[in-house]
Amino acid sequence: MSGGVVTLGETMGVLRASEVGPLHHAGTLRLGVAGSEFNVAVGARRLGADATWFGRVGNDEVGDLVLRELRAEDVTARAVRVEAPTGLMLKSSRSHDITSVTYYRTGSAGSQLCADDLDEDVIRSAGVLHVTGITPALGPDPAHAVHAAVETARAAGVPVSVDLNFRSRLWDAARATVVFRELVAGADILFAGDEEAALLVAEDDPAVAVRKLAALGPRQAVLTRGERGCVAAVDGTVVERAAVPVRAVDPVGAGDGFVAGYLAELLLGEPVERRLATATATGAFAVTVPGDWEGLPSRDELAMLGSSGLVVR
Ligand code: KDG
Repeated sequence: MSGGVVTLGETMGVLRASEVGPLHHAGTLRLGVAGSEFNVAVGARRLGADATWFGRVGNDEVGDLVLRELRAEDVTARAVRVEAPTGLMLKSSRSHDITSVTYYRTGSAGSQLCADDLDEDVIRSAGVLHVTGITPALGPDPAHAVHAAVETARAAGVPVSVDLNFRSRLWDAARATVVFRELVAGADILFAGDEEAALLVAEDDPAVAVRKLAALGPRQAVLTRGERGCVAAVDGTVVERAAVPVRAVDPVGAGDGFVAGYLAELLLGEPVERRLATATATGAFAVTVPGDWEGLPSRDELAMLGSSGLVVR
């Protein structure tokens, strides 16, 4: 596939407690898969963009499941299978408002991703390359893979999208910040939450903060602020958009949905207002269900949100 979203990273199995409360009282765990880049690829594909994912999975049933979900979602999987376990993530809700995530990914297949796993021709023919700040946190080889992918894209004139996605369970803020500065300098499109932005720029006013982020390199910088909406600085103009109000069941995955919506519209050449409208709607859909990506919308569904009590017959 060409002209679509190309991404790379770790996709893991997810064991999610079905009930709210302490994990040790969880009677049932449901098995699924997730990973930030996987989530973005699925989201963009559901909105009509071609999507390709590069990564490693183990020769195990969780690896089978990852590949099965990619096939089911019509995302092109460029996966290398290795003799290491597919990583796992344990997810539970201590209360309706507190979600806890624990990783079991040290030594995992996905954390062994390396530059040789990539296909430069696929990256060169992408509409956009999307990477996250999670992958460099997995180790030197994945960090190098991200660097190599970005270099290949830049040399070919392919726009580079970066979502900082700071994960404090994977590395500390000081180490992350050094890598984030490099990623941001090479990005055309940047997504950051308030706390991630604060690692790079000291500024409380979101409209000023997003301009400062854009001044670090990207022509498009987007500050994603959850329920408070988003602020973007695109080619020197600041645009704000309110969040779409929904009943949130699980906040994890909202950022990936947002990115998927934004990139899908970018690939269609839509203006920033449309990109942000689809991004906020897609991110909102993500939080309406327990999984990280299962609730992501098709194009037909985008307009449904906000229609409280809607019955589709
Ligand atoms: O953004 C959601 C992701 O955080 C989740 O799907 C798992 O990729 C993941 C990670 O490393 O946290």
